[in-house]
Order: sequence, then structure tokens, then C-alpha cells
Amino acid sequence: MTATSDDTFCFVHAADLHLDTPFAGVHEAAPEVAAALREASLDAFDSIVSLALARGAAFLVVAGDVYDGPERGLRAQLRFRDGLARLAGEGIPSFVVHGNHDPVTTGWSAVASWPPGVTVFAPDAIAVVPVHRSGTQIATVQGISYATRATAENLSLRFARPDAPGVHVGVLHCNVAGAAEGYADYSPCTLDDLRRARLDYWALGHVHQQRVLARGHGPGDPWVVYAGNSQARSPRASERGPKGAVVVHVRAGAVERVEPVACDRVRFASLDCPIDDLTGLDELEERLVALGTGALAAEDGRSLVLGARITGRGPLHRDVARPGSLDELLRHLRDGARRDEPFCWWDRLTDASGSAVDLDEVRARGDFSADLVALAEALGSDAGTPGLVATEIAASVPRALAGDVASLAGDPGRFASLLDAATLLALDELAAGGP
Ligand SMILES: [Mn+2]
Repeated sequence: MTATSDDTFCFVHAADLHLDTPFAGVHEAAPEVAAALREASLDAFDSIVSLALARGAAFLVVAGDVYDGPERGLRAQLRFRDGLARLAGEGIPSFVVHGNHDPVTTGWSAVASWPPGVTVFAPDAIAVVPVHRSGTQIATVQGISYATRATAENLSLRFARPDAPGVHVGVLHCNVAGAAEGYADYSPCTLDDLRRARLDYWALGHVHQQRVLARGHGPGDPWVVYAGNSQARSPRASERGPKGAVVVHVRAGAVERVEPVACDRVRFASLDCPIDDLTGLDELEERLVALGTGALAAEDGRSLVLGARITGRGPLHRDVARPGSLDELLRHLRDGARRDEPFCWWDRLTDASGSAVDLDEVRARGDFSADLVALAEALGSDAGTPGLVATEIAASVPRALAGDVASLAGDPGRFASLLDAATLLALDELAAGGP
């Protein structure tokens, strides 16, 4: 059988829109920057709608956390409805579940009636909705919303493949074991739980990084995909990089591949700026500007909210560490930055640099610092030290760190670099303490 337009199509999978998110962690933004941030989550959703229209998608699924909080701003709700109405106007249905950020019972709805073809899944039971194209059933979409934020039930166990033609899609906000660190364990499940439903594609939300947890090979072996959030929300590591949606390509009735598409407006990045070879703060500023320009150019026309860590060791450390130095440098960088888009907004500078240390000179002093260096070198040259230190320290550090410390015994390279860093830090502290 050859592929026809009935069984070859695409649909768009989005999640974690967090509409009208307040951008935790970005402080003191200039008015133009604050305005762009304020609009970014809403604009990202508009871009997802445009993507679905441009690709002639068969349908859109949104896998939870549509809104940032249960209070659900009116503006966010209307913008969401308007986007779904644009799709409905072209005959494209939408399927929406709510997650831990926008559970059904604690939220409120400003929208009394959704555009035709919009399914907002209820929290009490799975609903299974067929999708037709040119009179042929090409897919079924099933889903369930969270009633309350802390949903502990493994909702995936309620899904099952119905006896119906087309591609079977499950839409769920959930925490798949091992998918990513640091996410609350709402509706926890395993990949095996998801396979049990014998669907073809799991459109998941909750984890903000885009993740393909499994590539499908038919019923019982589904694609399992987190779309990631549509627009980054903070400088945290999980929020860095391009954000958007996933276009899911179906060929001959089977999911063939997934294509991530960036739909964001503002990105967050963090970079290191070494000072080893610098002598003046003007040179540091020059380097930061160059790094910022390079970082902005790599972001495909998106604006950038940027943080930098001042690293390395050199004579400039003294000026960097002077109270107020980095605050003023930050203010100066902001004054000189363009504010029209795409902009590069300097959000924060942190000092992780150290002073230049001439170990030969320290050794020759014959003072306490020299003894410290000698002790560190003796420890570093004894192969038994990592194991000894790991055992002694592991017993006295907080439980969360104990495993990490114990692993030092089997990692002499890491132990050596930690010992070097500790020695230099101690020498800096001794020098700063003075007589
Ligand atoms: Mn979320």
C-alpha cells in the first residue's frame, strides 16, 4: 500500500507554555527588556500556532502547564483562546490537558465556550477523541487533566489503545522516572507503564528540556517525547537553549520522526570570562562585550538574557573583587547595550576568579603559606590520600554530599584538581587576612 494524504500528515506537540510567566530571577530589567520578557511566553504560543498553520498540521496537542499559576491571568486565557481560534478557523483541532501549574479545580476559566474542535480534557476520566481528515479517521487523541497540583496518581495506567484506525496519541503531564533531575514527582510513571497502553506516541509535558525518551516501532513500543517548554522562564540551567515545540511526522499511519522547532523570543545563557591575561577592568569590559556579541549571534535572531562568571587567576582579580566593582561594571554594560531586539541584556556578573599565585615564590618564603603548599604537595603525591580523605570526610558531610565525596577515592584526577583549588583558595584567604 502506498502512502496517501490520509495517512501521511504531521501534528504539533507543545507543552509547558506557562503563559504570562513572571520570569523569576530576572531583576532590574530596562523597560524595553521587561516588556519583551512580559510578552515572550504569549508570543511563543502565537509562534506555535503559526507553525501549525504553516505546516498544515492535522492537530495540536498541549501537554499541560498552559498557564503559569492557578490564578490564570485573563490576558493569558484570552490569548490562548485566540490562538486556538486561529487554528479552528483553518479546521485544525486542538487537545489540551492541564498540569501541576494550572490544575482544574483550583483554577478559574474566563472562557465560557472554546472554539469548535478544541478539547480540554477533564480531570475525572480519560476521554478518547477521534480526528478525521477528508472523512477518514487518521488519529485518536486521549488525555486527562490534573484536578489538583500535587497529583500523586500514576495517571498513565488509565490509558489504553482503543480499537480504532489511525495513530494513537496520549497527552499527559507526568514525571517519567529518570527523564530529568529536579522535577517534582507528579503523576510518576515509568517507560514500561507508558508502553503498556500500546499507543503510538506519548505527548508529554512537565520536563522543560526537550527529550525523546523512546523512539517508537509500533504499538507496544511507542514514541515517548517531552516537547520542553515553549519559552525559557529563568536563568536556570534547565531553561537554557532553544525552546519551542515538536512537529511529529506521520507516514503511512506510523510516526516516522520528530522535529524540534524553536518558537521562543528570548533566551537565557551563561558564560565564563577568564581574566588570566587581563590587566585592566576596561579590558575585562571589552572581553565581556565581545563574548556577549558572539553569544547573541549564535542565538538565531533571538534576544538574550546573559550572565557571566568571571573566572581564571591573574592580577586583575584584586580589582574585580573590590566591593562594588562588578555592580558598576554591570551597570555600565547595561548602559551601553542595545535595547531593541534582538538585544543582549546583562543580567548578572559573578566573581569566581582568583589572584595569580607564584608557588615558587611562596615556597621560598618559609612562612605558614610555604608550609601549607608543602603539606598540599605531600598529600597530592601520596596515592593513598584520595581514599583516606574520602573515607574521613564522607562520614562527616551532609548525607546528600556523602556519595559524591566517597567517589573521590576512585577519581584521583578530580581529587588532584580539588586539592589544587583548595590550596589556591587557602593562599588567597591567607593573603587577604594579612597580619
Ligand atoms: Mn512546567
